[in-house]
Amino acid sequence: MKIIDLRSDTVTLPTPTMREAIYHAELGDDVYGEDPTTNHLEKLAAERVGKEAALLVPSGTMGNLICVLTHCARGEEVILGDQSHMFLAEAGGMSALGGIFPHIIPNQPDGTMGLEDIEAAIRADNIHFPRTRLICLENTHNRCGGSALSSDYFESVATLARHYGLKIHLDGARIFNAAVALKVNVRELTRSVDTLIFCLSKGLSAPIGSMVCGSQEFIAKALRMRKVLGGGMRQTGIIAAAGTLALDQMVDRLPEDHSNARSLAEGIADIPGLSIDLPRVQTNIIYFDLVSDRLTAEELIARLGQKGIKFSRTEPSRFRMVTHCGIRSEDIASTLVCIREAMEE
Ligand code: TLP
Repeated sequence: MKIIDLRSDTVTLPTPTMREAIYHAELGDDVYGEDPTTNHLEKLAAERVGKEAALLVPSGTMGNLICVLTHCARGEEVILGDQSHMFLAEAGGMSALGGIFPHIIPNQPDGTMGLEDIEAAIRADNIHFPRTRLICLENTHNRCGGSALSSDYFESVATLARHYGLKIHLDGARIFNAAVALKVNVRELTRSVDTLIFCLSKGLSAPIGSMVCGSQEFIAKALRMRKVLGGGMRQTGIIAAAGTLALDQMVDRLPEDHSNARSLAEGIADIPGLSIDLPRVQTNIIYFDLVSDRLTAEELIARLGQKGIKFSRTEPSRFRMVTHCGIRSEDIASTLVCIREAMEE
């Protein structure tokens, strides 16, 4: 039976070209700064997102943590969305390891945070309050339907941040998906932020790795923080070789994932008992709800599991499916047939 794995774009495997490049990668000890393949990737990543420098890190989670720990000291505060990955799914690292206080405000359905809400959350200079240092944004916004946030929104948040002397960090795990969906150069989405991370190991198909990007000065501090967290690795060229190809060869094919996600969403919209907010579907992530009482969420998962369809459950009756380079349009068609059968069984 063919398995159609829609749990996440993190399940993507390195392409044959990546495996070849990994085999032939020129290597050195990256803690000495001597891995030529990694140095090349770091330069390339910085150029792509329009920042002075970049640093290869093992994961998006570590990249976000490095950035927060580099921006903020113990007892300082970060403003972030209640649906953000950094708040919901990064094990509370900023508090656990940094003594940093998350100040949560609501994410709107499109993944933005209201400018008035951000402004209201910024603390006055008063010894009773933690000092606000940083605003964190996410693009695409995973929990808010993979939505793509516009450069205008970033510019408004940046104006606010400048006014209050705050920095902005972007969790851009899927920033290239956002750029593709909005049909803009990725730099338009990154120019208003001080720092960002993006992931090589999601829709771009590299096996491991994320990039932290920012000014030279910031990256020099981040390098030390990566070491503190145990993220200084050695012959990282075997990771960077695939990462370079992720940037060079995998970004331009992302529209295919978006169009597959759209077809999947449109198909689901036609299946009685399921509900989906079609205008929310902008990139490679879709969420839908079970609204029928003819079967339970467990039954739906079990029936589809028997047919080889894997996907995620994010709330009791809410599910997520993510398209990626391992999913072809035929897989979307079969998935829709299977969902319809599962709903009618
Ligand atoms: N997201 C994963 C899971 O953790 C949910 C996924 O399958 O979507 N920022 C965002 C917006 C993310 O979606 C993720 C991973 C991360 C950061 C963390 O990246 P990794 O997994 O490399 O630590």
